[in-house]
Amino acid sequence: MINIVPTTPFEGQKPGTSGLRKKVPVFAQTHYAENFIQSIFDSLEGFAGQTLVVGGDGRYYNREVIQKVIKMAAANGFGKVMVGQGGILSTPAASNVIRKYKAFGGIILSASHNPGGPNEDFGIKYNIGNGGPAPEKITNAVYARSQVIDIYKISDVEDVDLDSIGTLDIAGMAVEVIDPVADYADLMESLFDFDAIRAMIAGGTRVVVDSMGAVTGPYAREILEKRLGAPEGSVRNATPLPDFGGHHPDPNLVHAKELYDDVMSPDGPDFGAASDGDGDRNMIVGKGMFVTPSDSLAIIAANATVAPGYAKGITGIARSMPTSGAADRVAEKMGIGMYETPTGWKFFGNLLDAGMATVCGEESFGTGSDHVREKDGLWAVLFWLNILAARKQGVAEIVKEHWAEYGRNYYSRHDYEEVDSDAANGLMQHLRDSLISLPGQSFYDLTIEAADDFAYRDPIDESISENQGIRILFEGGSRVVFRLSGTGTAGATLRVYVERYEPDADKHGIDTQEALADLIAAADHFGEIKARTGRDAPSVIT
Ligand code: G16
Repeated sequence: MINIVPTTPFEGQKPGTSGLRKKVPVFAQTHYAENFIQSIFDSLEGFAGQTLVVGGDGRYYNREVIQKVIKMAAANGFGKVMVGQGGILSTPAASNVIRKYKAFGGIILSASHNPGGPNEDFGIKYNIGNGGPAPEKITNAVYARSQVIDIYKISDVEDVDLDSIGTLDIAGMAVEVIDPVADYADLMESLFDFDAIRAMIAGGTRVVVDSMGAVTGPYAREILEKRLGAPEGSVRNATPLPDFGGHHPDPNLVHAKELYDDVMSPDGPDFGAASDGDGDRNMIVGKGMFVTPSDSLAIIAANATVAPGYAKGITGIARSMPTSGAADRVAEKMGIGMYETPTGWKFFGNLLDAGMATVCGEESFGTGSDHVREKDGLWAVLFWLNILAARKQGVAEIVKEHWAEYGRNYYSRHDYEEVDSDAANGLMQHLRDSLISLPGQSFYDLTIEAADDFAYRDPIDESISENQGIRILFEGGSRVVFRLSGTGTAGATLRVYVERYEPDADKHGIDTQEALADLIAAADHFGEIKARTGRDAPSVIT
């Protein structure tokens, strides 16, 4: 039986950079999740009888919402739901399942790197049939629908057993509970030289992956420990837990510090990596070397052909605007396309579908390729292992040689979290109002050459996305970018991205914050950060 439930709109069901993210108590309000799910279905056409993929990162409230999605998919006319066992599917694995089984789309439940638990974050996002995040055309339609919604449809059936693999029928719709890991592990094995990586590990290279109590644990264990022969225990915090074991599953130098310190210690492992709540982000560290995500993209692109899946070469590279220009130099040297998009993986989808770009990356610890339509944490880890195995060098050597060949982009991001929203918006508005007068202004030795509010025209569908970040470009190629995060759930997060290009290899050994000190001071001067936010220092520096 289908229940048609009367409802009224909730304020603020506006998808951000990556779906709708709110605290669990917000999502747990009567009708809240249902309204948003129905708004997604109401914004789609042609799914009758088709397949919907559903899964999440296992965080608190995951199972409850998966039951709602399944019952609502049945009531709305989907023919089949494929769901990961235990309600688990990492974001890249979900993208792969959507593509491999030609599903109509998928609903992924995650708030990514944000903490989980009864009072922490939850999220819902919709991915389209290419496996990638819904473009703005759809997310805008979902928001518009959520503001006028008056009913939702849900089948009146018992909860589905999510723990047993197999197919069952609910209210006339098939529900297939699938192994969440196997398809993904097979895909990775098809892309990378597992024999070479296995031999490297057997030869004594010590590799550790910190899954931070989040979704990648089972994937990393299958791939690293079972298929590549790393000793048991190489994957740390490997059991996905509803509260991530209290971890903040954000793979950066603050939240993955234990791993970082271990790799840097004299007896520590040779290679370390961490991933986030839903498995799409990655952090790469080698002995004596933290690899910035921007450098990681450039180095993966420059070495891509060592991996069997990319042996034919890459067609182009795409990066988000705040990501450093390191990859641009690689693209230039290779004579391939380079695309600069707004922040958000959804902007890469068209370029990947059109074959214009093969690899993409973002400064926010995201790297990926056309193998799926999401960024992919373990993919990046395996790519690095493949490069280490092929070049028979350590991470630090590879990075330093890369800088010597292409120059180094000193790069850092300063985050001011949970800033008062009015203050953050005021700061951005002040910068916007100053855009015309900024060029020509100086701060000590730095002179502003140009300033703008980044806008992007998609080369495929010609859609335009405006207000994507304020860029202050200095003479000589250095820059500071200001953006407000689209993924936070409390107040506003101001991100300040700082970059300087240094071609001279003799100057590549400076501490990053030191190398950028004048630009950091200039960012405060022109952005009035301290005065407007009341903060003396950033909450997180990466
Ligand atoms: C999401 C998006 C990414 C984006 C990141 C940061 O990542 O998928 O494309 O770079 O947010 O966005 P913001 O700077 O707006 O917080 P994730 O891993 O949170 O899904």
